[in-house]
Amino acid sequence: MAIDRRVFLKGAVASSVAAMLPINWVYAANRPAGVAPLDVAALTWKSAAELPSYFEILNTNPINAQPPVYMLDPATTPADVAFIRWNGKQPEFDNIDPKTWTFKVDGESCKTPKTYTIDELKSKFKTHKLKLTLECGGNSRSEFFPSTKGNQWTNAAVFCSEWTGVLVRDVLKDCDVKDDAVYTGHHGIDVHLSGKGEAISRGVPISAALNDDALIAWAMNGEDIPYMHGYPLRIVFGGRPASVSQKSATGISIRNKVHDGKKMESPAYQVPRYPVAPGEKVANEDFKIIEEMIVKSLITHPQTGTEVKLGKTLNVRGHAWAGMRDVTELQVSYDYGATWHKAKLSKPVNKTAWQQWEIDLDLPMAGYYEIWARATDDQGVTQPVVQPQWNPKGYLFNGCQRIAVRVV
Ligand SMILES: Nc1nc2c(c(=O)[nH]1)N[C@H]1C(S)=C(S)[C@@H](COP(=O)(O)O)O[C@H]1N2
Ligand SMILES: [Mo]
Repeated sequence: MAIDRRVFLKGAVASSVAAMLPINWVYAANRPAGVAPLDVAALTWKSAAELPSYFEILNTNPINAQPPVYMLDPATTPADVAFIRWNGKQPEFDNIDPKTWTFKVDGESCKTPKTYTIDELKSKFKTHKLKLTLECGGNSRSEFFPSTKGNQWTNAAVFCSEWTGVLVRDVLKDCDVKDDAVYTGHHGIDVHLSGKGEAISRGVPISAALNDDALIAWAMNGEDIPYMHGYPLRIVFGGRPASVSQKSATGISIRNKVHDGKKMESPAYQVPRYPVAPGEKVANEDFKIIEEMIVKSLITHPQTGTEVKLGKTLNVRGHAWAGMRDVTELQVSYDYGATWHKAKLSKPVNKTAWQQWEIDLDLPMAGYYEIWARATDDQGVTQPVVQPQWNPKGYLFNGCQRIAVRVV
């Protein structure tokens, strides 16, 4: 029996690459944005089953999946490693036609409601490219003690890709924002798991929407937005809980009150107004909306478990971000916080883009080390090394990430 050699080779290469990926993705940082590894060329995944093996799937219905942290090493996150989160049923991607897709601006505080096609958005408004950090409000939830309900994200429910689109501000202004506007309400096509109503419809204070740092985007890293990340059009706000960055977006309502869409109700995406003890029960009326994310950092290189030869310098690096603020300092410790060493830190390429840091460490003797990283923002706020304020829904965990290495 003849074996079809081409098919055989293709399969062998694909599966060996897939098997390799979770262990050590050599030179991942050099890979240009938008260029996928051989076995994951398709950015058309529609189900958990289609995701590459390096994703950790936290939930299949709805899909919630995260990559290993070291795959977030590139300064611009490739689309095929960004975490994936849906709150309800995913859209029926096969029925999406970008030619007929429309985006509607309306609401009590909109004087001139309008509907745009994607082509109209492209031709009517100036195009902008921005790198925006999207972090799930529940990123790092698994680190809270006592644990809280919800997806047990480790540290990888965050990414920073480059988005191409028009400013939310320009589009809202074209529809005449009334003076009594308070908030935006964002809309998409995906429905609640029950099949009834929107899966999620959140928003931001009107002042945030009128800044020049949020987009209605049709491209991610210069390519069509993958289905999982909001094809064909996405509202993208960096620095805020990623839940306001509506995927497969169909419109924005300009509201004359705080938006009351799905998942705006307490305690979703909210934290207590006052400090509570770990595990304490909090009444729904005692919560407030999380408007901005907070200072945090990732160690993307090396991986935990790395062995380094005594006398060899170890390059440690990652990213840092601080919601709507800039990060002004990044420090690293390899002696459990007794001493801290200042890392080299890049400036953000634009507001809310994460910043790159790196440091060369000469670990003094053979043995086991933990490496900690902590960022400080432009208001002097630093990441805690222990757990930050516990809260019932497990949001805003920003304790230091730790890795372990061995000098041999
Ligand atoms: N239409 C739609 N947009 C959505 C969601 C959703 O369920 N439906 N989830 C939000 C939440 S909670 C997060 S954390 C981000 C996740 O974006 P990503 O899947 O591109 O990482 O999308 C946000 N936008
Ligand atoms: Mo989220």
